[in-house]
Amino acid sequence: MSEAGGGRGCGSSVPQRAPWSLVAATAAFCLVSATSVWTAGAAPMSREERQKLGNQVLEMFDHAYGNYMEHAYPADELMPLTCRGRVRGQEPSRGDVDDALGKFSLTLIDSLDTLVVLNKTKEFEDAVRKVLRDVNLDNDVVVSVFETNIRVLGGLLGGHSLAIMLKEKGEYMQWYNDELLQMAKQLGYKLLPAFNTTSGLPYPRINLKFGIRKPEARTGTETDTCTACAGTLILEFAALSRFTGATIFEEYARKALDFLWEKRQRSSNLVGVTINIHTGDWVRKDSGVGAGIDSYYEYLLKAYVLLGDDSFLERFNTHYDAIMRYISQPPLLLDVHIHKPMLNARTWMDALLAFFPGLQVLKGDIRPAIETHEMLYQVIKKHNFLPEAFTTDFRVHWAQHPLRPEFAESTYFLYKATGDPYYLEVGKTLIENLNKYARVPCGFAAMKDVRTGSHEDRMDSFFLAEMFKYLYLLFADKEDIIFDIEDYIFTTEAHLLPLWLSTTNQSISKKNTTSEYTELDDSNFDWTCPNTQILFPNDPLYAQSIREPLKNVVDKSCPRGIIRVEESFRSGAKPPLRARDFMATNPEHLEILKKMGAASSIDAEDGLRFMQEMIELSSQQQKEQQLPPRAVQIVSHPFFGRVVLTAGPAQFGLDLSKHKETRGFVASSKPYNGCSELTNPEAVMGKIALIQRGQCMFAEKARNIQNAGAIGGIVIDDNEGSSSDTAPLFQMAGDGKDTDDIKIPMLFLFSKEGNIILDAIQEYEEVEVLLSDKAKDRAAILKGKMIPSYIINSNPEMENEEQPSSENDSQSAEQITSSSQEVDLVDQESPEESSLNSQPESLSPADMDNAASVSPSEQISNPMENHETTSLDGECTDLDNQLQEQSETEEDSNPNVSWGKKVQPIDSILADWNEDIEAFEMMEKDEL
Ligand code: DMJ
Repeated sequence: MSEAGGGRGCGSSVPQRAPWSLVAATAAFCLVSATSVWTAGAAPMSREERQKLGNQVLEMFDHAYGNYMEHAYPADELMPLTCRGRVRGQEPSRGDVDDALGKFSLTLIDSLDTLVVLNKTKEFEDAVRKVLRDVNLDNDVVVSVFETNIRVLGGLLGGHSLAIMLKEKGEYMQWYNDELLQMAKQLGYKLLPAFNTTSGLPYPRINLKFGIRKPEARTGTETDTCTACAGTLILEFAALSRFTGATIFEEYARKALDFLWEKRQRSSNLVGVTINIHTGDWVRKDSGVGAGIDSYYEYLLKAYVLLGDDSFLERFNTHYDAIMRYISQPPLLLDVHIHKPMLNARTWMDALLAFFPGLQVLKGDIRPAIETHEMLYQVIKKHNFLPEAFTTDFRVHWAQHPLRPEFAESTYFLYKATGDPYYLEVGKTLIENLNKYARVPCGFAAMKDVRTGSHEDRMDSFFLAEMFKYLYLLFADKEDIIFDIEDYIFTTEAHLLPLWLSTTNQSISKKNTTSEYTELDDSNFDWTCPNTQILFPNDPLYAQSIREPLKNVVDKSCPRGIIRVEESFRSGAKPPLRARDFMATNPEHLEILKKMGAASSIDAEDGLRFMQEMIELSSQQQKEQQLPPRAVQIVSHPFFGRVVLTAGPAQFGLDLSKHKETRGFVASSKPYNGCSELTNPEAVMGKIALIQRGQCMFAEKARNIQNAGAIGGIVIDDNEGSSSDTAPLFQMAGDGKDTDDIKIPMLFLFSKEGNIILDAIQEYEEVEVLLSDKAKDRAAILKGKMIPSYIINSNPEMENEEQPSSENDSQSAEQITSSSQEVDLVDQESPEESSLNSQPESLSPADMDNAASVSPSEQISNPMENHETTSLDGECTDLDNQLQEQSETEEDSNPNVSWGKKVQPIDSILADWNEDIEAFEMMEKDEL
């Protein structure tokens, strides 16, 4: 266990800080001291094992950073599947995600201070020289102000902070003369025109070369921005002001924060997700702690810590009280409406909220932090990663996972606060999962779909800026880090800013209190060091006892078990009508519906919830009527199962979800379009045939390759440049006739994914793939084969991407599986998942269109057909069973038709709530 902080009491002297800063700094300081008082719970982890895990993190960082530098630099990001740089404009646009890319070697800048934290001082020195030599901040590119601030400005300032620290130590960086700071200042001035609005809220985007609103700028017509986008500037801007003495940056960031505070919804004290930068009107009135708002709250508390300005703490506490009152429904954090905060605005949560337990630790509110963190951990245990969004009953809502660091961040802070070795075990699991499922020969690839285990050609810069820092620090002792981490604060991108800035260049006038601030009943934590006696009242099993009831919350959850509903049942109240139970032929239901919106506020809230659920249900079911995506996993050397491509399924042929996977070498068919009898049957016999899309129907291609003896087929899109990153997956439809004669499995790959296989054939000739419903465990894939041990063991110290050099380096997968704890994915998928995995859209039988013209299915989904599988182990409550039965008996009716007839009364009810419906519709379009 770490000795850091041991023996020091709360309130012991913290050098060079003003008294108000000391208060804040000691809060973080006391979190450290807690590590030495925790004594029970999970078994302690030996120093040796922690060092081993720390070394593993270092090796993983080298793999990610080394591949970026070798194959992508000076591009902004590495594309780890195709092993090249992502250059804006040269790759198909991914929309808003690309606004982080400014042709300024984003990953290098974002990695600077990580290098120092990981004790790679020499590499840091090299990296800084490269930034100074190569990076141009004056490109004609439109970038996100928010992303550029947190990643690039923050990265430069974090680099500068540690460069001057190293210089002062006297060994490294002796040549350094504030060059990174000068770059940061140059960038700061480039961002300032974005603040040219009457509100002081910044425009969301700016052209690095031409600024805003000029014709060449190609930006400046936007009217809305997200709350986090406008409210996550103060740390970087204030640091820039205080480092340089140029006060303008801090002034602008403060003004934006002041405006957001003024615009908070006054009765709920909540803020919405998006705001009009000119009028200050809330555009989206839903409110949570995840996407769109997250770091606004984070920066209020951290601005107080860094700047010592009481008004920031007061604002944070006011919002925090509202969050805990309305949004926190332990262990869940659910979005609500700012005007009707008792009304949930969603039935799902997004992955970004995983930072919140970490923030609660900084606040000193440990109990809910432990609860939410544990809930998130259970979701991770189910899916290996946190999906981008998941429902209140822990089903996948959006299946991607771009290697986000928020959960690791919270794990680190919880460990610092509690010293409970349980969190070390959590970190170990994160490391194992990254190596096992995301590691590819050329870096780490984002998960395209956590259910199939398929990859996306993407490794975001925050993975290097944040993930490795938090994981390394989790296992490190004080002496493993060459400076005192407690002297710094983490920005939202985990860049490090020194706390001594609080007393430097404080020319900005501080508000002492805000007029509207009302004292909250939060006295345990205001102005005091979080007290471990209060947090853990002499009970070493405290944290464990909080976690224990949540251990099975995911696996044993019943789809209908939304906590508030259950609670109202327990109290004897009549349950509100839920959308999924609604029957238009049921007079009682219609009566309830009529009452909604007319009578009491409770009825109105029920009505709103009902409509919201209807909208969500309908879109969910449209998705669920589709077949789930499939996986093509390359299993031959040098991939060894580590590259998994997202594939579209076929409505005909072998159903891979019901049968064992199909494995074979690939061969191109001739003719390549597969539209006539193959002229090379000997080449495809017993293999998986590659066929190009177009010219005839999918089913015809399948029959032709099947007749030639192929055991499966992969159709590759003929639309050059198409990719599952940018186009919606779809399922290949039959030809309108009986397709029972097609027995082989058929999958579809967009051109980019298909090219990965075609390129592999060029390079390695023999390419073996696995067609399946979900990526298979490497041990199972490589059973009985001689393979390098690092491939199986996720212990990549010896990895060099080459063939094993000798028999000694290799072991058979059989040997390994018998001695290791690896989980076999083959058996892992739950019935729940297999019944609902469903994203691809239908494609009309005529396979003549290209990907861009694929239109979504126009099937009208039937709300009553949503028979979600109940809990896996039959532990649903009576209520759930009742509802389930009710739902099943209703299946015979035709609710679609009835619903259509009864639509008028609902319309009139809707008219009363226009504002809210607009917000619901916005939510439907919501993107992280
Ligand atoms: C990071 O860039 C920052 O943490 C940001 O605040 C939101 N999340 C991403 C990583 O998920």
